[in-house]
Amino acid sequence: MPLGYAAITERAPVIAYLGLGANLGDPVRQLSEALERLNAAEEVEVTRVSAFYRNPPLGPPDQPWYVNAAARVRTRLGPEELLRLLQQVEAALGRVRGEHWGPRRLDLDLLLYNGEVIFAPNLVVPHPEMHRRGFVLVPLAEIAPQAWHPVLGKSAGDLLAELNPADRAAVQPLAAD
Ligand code: A4P
Ligand code: MG
Repeated sequence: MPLGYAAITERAPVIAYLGLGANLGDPVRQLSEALERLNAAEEVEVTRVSAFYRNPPLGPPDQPWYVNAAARVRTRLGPEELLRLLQQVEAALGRVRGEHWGPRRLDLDLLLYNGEVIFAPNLVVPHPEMHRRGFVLVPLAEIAPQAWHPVLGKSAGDLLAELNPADRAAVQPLAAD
């Protein structure tokens, strides 16, 4: 293959933002392992990770509190490929698909991808609930207040500022111990 061929055919890397959550098993460990696995994947580099935040469940209240975080990745994967990788990591770390919005060992959401708007049967980006969720916006605004929501035309920092103060206050950094 002539030198330079790969450079011409490879997709240029783009920036994407991920939301991570867990409320069963050992949430901190599952989130940490998920980040390690993503970073170990070819074509994905985890370039920024938020603090881990403890917060009450959205959905059925009779479930443990969640630990949530956000990460910035640099990747050459297309959005569908990145979603497949997220699902592989979820499966590898033992997620049992169950009740909608119910408890889970690991949930990985694609929040934002290269400023794009995607409506596919299995993938909607920006994640359709992200702007309403403190457990997404608090960590996302921590690592990327400028990250742009292309549908709402607002940054993560703007969206967080608009959030109900009680929802924002419910998302607390985990004590480092
Ligand atoms: N899918 C479509 N768009 C996306 C996207 N941008 N990122 C599809 C990831 N997946 C996306 O997801 C169902 C389908 O969504 C997937 O097959 C994928 O093709 P799922 O994770 O299997 O099901 P789910 O998680 O039960 O449903 P959903 O709607 O994804 O729930 P969410 O929005 O992920 O919410 N409370 C707290 N405090 N913290 C949490 O993290 N998470 C949830 C789950 C509920 N309550 C929570 C938290
Ligand atoms: Mg999900």
